[in-house]
Amino acid sequence: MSPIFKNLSNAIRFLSIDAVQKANSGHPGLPMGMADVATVLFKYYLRFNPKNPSWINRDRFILSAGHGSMLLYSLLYLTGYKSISIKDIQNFRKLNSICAGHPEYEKNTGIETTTGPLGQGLANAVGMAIAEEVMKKKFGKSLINHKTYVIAGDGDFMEGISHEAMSLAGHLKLNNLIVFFDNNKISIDGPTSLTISDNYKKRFESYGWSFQEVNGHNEKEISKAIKKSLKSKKPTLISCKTVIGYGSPNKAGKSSAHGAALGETEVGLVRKKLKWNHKPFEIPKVILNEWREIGEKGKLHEKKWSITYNKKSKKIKSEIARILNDKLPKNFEKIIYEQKKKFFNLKTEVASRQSSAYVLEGISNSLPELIGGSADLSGSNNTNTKNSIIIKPSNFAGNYIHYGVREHAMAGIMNGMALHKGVIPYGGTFLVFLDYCKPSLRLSALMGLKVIYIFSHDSIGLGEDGPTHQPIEHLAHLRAIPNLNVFRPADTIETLECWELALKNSNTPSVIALSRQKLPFITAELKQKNICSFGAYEVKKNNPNTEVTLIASGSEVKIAIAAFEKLQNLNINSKVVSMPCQELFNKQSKEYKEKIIDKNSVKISIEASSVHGWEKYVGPEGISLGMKSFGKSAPIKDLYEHFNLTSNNVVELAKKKLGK
Ligand SMILES: Cc1ncc(C[n+]2csc(CCOP(=O)(O)OP(=O)(O)O)c2C)c(N)n1
Repeated sequence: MSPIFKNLSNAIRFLSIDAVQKANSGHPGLPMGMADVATVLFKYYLRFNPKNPSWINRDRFILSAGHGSMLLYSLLYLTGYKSISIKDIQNFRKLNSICAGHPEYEKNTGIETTTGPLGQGLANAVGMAIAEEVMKKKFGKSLINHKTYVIAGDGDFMEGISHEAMSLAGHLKLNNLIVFFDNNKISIDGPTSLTISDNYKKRFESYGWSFQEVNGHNEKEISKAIKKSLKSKKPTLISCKTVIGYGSPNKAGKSSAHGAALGETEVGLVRKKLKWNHKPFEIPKVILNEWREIGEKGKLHEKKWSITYNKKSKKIKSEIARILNDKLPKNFEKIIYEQKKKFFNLKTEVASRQSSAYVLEGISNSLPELIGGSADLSGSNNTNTKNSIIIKPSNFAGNYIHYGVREHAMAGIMNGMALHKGVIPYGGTFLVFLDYCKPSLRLSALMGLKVIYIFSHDSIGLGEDGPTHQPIEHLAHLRAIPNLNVFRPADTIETLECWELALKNSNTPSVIALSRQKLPFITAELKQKNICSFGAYEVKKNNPNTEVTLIASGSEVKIAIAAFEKLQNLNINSKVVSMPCQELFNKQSKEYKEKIIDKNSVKISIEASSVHGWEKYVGPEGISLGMKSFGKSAPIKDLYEHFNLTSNNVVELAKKKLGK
């Protein structure tokens, strides 16, 4: 190893251990162990431009092992990103510092994704690699030809999501994906031999990956492996044999180097051992300049790329600008309104999952950036349409991904696609299987990504498949997640409007919960305005003096309407409120909210789901009809009766409350 190289990687090591020491918390072991690999990658291979972190053709670098965040912050500072100053590094883990405990995605900063929950970064990287291939196919490989590099650790590969994501990446032959495995054989509880005896070579090769193994502290070996991976027709895993806490006389190779400050004395000993005679946070000018020159090379990369870009037609350039700036086509509103008119005239009564398919059929040809998919439930989620073209191994000229039964990877991959930019991902499964992808969905919300989850079979209304398949607590669970819109439309028009809102929401992911069963058409009037954007609105009202307010969502709006009619026959004034999105309703003015939910009326909510959360709308004296237990396997009609989710029950409860 040349002295220059040693200095470069030691700069990462010391920034990392000094920051962790100052914060008195963090993870020094990984940055110390992977500094050499990262230095080879950044010095010789990674194409990036710190002056323009969003350059679309940059190589992506993902630190899946997010606990080693100081590795990333050090690299960004050293290579000259404006987003991270030495002060920020000194403020590692302090309130509002960009150098948060684990990397937190922020646009245009070099932090490409939020990592920390192990395995997520790997799935994100697969999504980025897919997005890259899709864009490459669309705009040509002279323009889009970057790579996605990942650093992942033992923990990432133990997580189930890594199996799902890497298996799909191997199947799709994503040769633009290169993963460095920090194979230090240590995790928190001790040596990994406590828990795992996988044969990694066989594991990754069986997925269809190329596998290489190198000494992760040998510049030449690392470099040779990367060079080889660039020619591979498959994704590559480079297993880097490293020493956790490299350079620490007493902690190297031990789990004690993993997740705590080394301590002043040990930090001093590392300085001695690695012959680093500089003060904390002091990077000698020659070393900093060397790193900055590495960063400066990016300007040339981008400049060269710009020449190619400028030669492209006006049409291609404006299309690229449109999708990168997350703009919908100019005629999008018109397309939606035309479809709305059609739906209104047809008044079709279908399951909302079918309505969703109609929406997709109407919009997907005008939205080439829309990339759909399903976790092996395409025919049930109705996520594929006649406009869907399947993405296949080595052939990315398509707009639909068969994710296989890999819900967790699907969600993590969709996050990666959204982060990459240039595509809008949507993907489907049954609502109950939210449980299988929730960690990634949470990160869609945390990162503020436009990811659209199509969750069909959204209640006991799915019938005979029974309680294993009937979601109960899921809507309440989703509604508890900040920055997530949970839509549950009641007819074709509402489904169209909810899709429109999901597509327009740039910084909030959406769940569209859809029924398996047929729903009536409830929209009374054709309106240009998107009524679902209010979150809730009046569907039926027969008298300004409302005695009973019935609030329902999705498939239960029908029960509310039936109850309204029965109450009308009994000379009781009620009204029906459809509430397709609680989150949007919560944002309305006090006046609007009070107009929709009359304070002085008896309030009854009806939703075939946990009643948790509905007290907010019905108040302490109100009634919430819903599911207080798991469901049952039976035909739908029997289930609604069994669980008392009927209009007759609503009428009886209303009468009782009114004393009539
Ligand atoms: C999903 C998830 N589970 C648990 C953790 C807590 N955790 C953080 S790092 C870690 C051990 C990871 O070991 P390894 O990948 O070998 O990292 P190294 O010790 O080499 O730094 C664990 C369990 C986490 N961050 N994410």
